[in-house]
Amino acid sequence: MFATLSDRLTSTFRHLRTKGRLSETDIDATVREIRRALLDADVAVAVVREFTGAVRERAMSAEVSGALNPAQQVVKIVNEELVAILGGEARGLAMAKNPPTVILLAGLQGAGKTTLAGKLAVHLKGLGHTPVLVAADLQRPNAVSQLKVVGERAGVPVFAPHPGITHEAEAPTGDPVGVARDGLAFAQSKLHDVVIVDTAGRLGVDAELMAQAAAIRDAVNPDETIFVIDAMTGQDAVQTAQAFAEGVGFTGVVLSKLDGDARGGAALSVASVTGKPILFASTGEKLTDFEPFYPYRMASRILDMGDVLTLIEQAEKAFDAEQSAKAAEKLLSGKGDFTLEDFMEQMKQLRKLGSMTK
Ligand SMILES: Nc1nc2c(ncn2[C@@H]2O[C@H](COP(=O)(O)OP(=O)(O)O)[C@@H](O)[C@H]2O)c(=O)[nH]1
Ligand SMILES: [Mg+2]
Repeated sequence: MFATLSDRLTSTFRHLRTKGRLSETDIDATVREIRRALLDADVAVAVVREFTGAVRERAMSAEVSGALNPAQQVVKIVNEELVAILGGEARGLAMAKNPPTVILLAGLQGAGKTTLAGKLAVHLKGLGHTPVLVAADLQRPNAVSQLKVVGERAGVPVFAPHPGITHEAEAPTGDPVGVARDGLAFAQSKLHDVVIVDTAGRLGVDAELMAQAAAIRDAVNPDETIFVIDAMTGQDAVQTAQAFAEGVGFTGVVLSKLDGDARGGAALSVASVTGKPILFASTGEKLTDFEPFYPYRMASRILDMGDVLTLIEQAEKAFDAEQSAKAAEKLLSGKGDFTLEDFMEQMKQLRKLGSMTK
């Protein structure tokens, strides 16, 4: 995933000069290339606009740094803006103060909800929790038995009072809202501290699906409603996310199928468009193909310039240290030319050190 985007961005940076200053023409040309690369990767237009606007403005006002050359400065800015559209800070699952924590999974059919239920269960078990899965998808053929298999693999119980359907032609029976509610009661009585509710999806957004998901939400009052989106979805991802945001409301996003080789940019837009953080990434069919989502790590994976970013960090640190040493020398020499400006500079360096040790 993101291989093409990575290549495009990297080649954009390769053209940047490493000496002197960047002219407005340089910056505009670079921003144009970045815009094209993002659009070609399916990043949503609004997100691209915001992103390139921010990069241009920052590159122009060139937070001129003595530590970095112009190319490095642009890489640093692009990296930081990428982290920002990916949601900024990483965040883990919100756990209820009074267990059980209820996690509701929502998303289109095939998005990876049922698989995610198992992945979350393995993840939470590893953290010492005692999750139970609740089979509230009574719509998709074999959804209940699929969840049972997943639960067995994950080594967690599955609450499945209704068998669901086994064939497309069968009309769904049973009440998914009731199953979800009973699942919560089951967890409470058996002292499971996390309840993961698997729900039905549809091939496309439809009102009935939204109403059902919303009714389940109201019945179990989730601590997290997770919108699962297939990263291969393409441009539709953003619209689907918006429909779920309005129809059900969600607190976090999981990107699934990040192991695929699609362009994936639309999925990258979801955090930015909905303002909800990406909590996890799913990277395969196995229950262990799953990882917490760190915007910073994903950004550097996309930029594929880990070495350059490390270099930038080191150059900045070295430069800071040099500046501090110079100021200290001035102060210690006692010649009285330690100015207010030097003092301010010292305070700035100190503050940076503080934020580094946080
Ligand atoms: N390659 C890949 N396949 C996945 C991933 N997550 C789920 N799948 C597969 O996608 C298909 C649909 O997943 P499922 O969990 O049933 O989706 P649901 O309809 O939302 O419950 C299944 O064949 C899964 O094995 C993933 O991260 N990577
Ligand atoms: Mg399912």
